[in-house]
Amino acid sequence: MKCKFCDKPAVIKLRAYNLKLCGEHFTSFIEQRVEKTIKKYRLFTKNDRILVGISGGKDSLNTIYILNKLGYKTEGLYIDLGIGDYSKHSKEKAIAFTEKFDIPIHIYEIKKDFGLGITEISMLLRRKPCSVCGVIKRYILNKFAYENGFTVLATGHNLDDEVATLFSNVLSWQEGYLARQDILLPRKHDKLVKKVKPLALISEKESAAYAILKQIDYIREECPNAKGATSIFYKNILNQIEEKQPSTKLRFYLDFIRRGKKFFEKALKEREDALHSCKVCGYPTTREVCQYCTIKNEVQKRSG
Ligand code: Q46
Ligand code: ZN
Ligand code: ZN
Repeated sequence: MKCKFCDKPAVIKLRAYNLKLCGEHFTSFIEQRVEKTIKKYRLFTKNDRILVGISGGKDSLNTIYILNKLGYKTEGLYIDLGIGDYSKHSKEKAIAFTEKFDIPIHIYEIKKDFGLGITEISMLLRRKPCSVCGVIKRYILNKFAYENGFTVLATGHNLDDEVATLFSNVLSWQEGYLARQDILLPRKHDKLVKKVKPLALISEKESAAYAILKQIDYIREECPNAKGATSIFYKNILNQIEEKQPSTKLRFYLDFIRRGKKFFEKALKEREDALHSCKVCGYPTTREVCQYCTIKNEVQKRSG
């Protein structure tokens, strides 16, 4: 099996594009695809200061690595969620990566705000860990970006993440979520930083291969709270479909962005109109008090 562009042996076969590529041509294919996504969807420019949320996983490390390589101004934010060994190991990977590639990193420990980690907070509030975690991560990423003068917040969501979310939202016709699913979420409130997903068109498999070829050492261990997650179940189903019909995932996602999303404009407008400042912290919310402040208040009450 030879590379499509040179005489070297191919190391990967991309069925979605009907391409076989050597290591060098594969990594430049991924970088060009990310650059194209940035330009086509106008995610940001070289003048922006970009904060990348890094978890120690392959996708977020690849995101900051590629953006940096393409010449964008980036810094990483690692949020220590206080989830036992998983947090300890993922933090070590994130720090080792930024030292190896000389990329600035900030560390934020949620224990400083709550006195507890995600697992303990979720037990105390009797809520699912991922729902508490999602609220806290989103809030801290946005707040840190806003307070430190970043103009863009980038996350490492890949195509498989995006398609699994889209699939799940379609199955239950979550109009509000469908309206907001995109590669770019614009700034709709003074204290809301623009959010982007530069790896949204790169599959999980492509992302893993890129990290290995670039010797990016990432955490392989899953968060213990991810066990049994519906998103994993949906990803498996979508992979089975992709196996039989290559490029289905990419088509499903891009067709939604190009043609499907417009049907949810009303839901988008309703949400934007409902967005105002939280009574406690001033950050955007559709409630009187935002979910983050509600969690914080409950934790303080219950932990006494
Ligand atoms: S870190 Fe947090 Fe994930 Fe762990 S608790 Fe759930 S949401 S699974 S990406
Ligand atoms: Zn080649
Ligand atoms: Zn608040």
